[in-house]
Amino acid sequence: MELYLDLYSQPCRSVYIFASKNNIPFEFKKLSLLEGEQYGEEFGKINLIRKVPALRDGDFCLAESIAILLYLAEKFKTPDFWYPADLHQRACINEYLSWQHTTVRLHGSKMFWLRDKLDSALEDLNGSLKLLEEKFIQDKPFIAGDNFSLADLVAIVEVMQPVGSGLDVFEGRPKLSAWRDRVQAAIGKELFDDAHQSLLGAQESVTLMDASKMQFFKPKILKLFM
Ligand SMILES: N[C@@H](CCC(=O)N[C@@H](CS)C(=O)NCC(=O)O)C(=O)O
Repeated sequence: MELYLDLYSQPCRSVYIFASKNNIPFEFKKLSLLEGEQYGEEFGKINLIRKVPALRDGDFCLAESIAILLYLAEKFKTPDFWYPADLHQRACINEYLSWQHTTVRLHGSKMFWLRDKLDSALEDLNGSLKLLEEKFIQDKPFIAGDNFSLADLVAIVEVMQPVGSGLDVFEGRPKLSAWRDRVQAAIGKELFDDAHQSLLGAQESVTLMDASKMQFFKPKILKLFM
């Protein structure tokens, strides 16, 4: 099985951590978004949407991180806590997985790319983080209750995205920080750091990146957020 990933991307990091943590055998196919490799002919055969993450399992190709996570969970029968059979716990996880696309994920990316439009990006991000704390985490250890799940995995990689732009989103947020510590411990520090290594060194690489590389990526990103 092949996973096409660029670890700058939040949805790629959740798929990478999930597959690694569950010892799912896969070939890491590095695809550099900043080099425009998503537009290559070969990748078009894997994912016509031309986004990562993408999966190829024999003749079967799949896009969309949440679909990939659920496919892997079902195919490899990962431990129940990731995506519990319990109706209500599963519903809470589905609720977060449905909500995150247009909130924590989008607002975290905005902070990462639009440092020049900080005020409005920061306002959106603060609103999403407040909801993450008040609606999803509440006073529970994890989003679905007592146990770590797919919802926490998807949430932590999203919350980390603005950290890649130098913003300490945990400062002044003790509830979010305590949740982060529990989630990091559940993933394991080594794997967590491995998945976030390129993101946390990203500011430097993005600043140093020459204009020809950014031509592939930044205009699309900016259009998305305007
Ligand atoms: N909803 C998709 C989003 C995937 C996505 O937007 N991937 C971005 C990286 S974070 C990408 O590949 N962008 C390439 C492009 O837009 O050219 C998922 O959850 O997998």
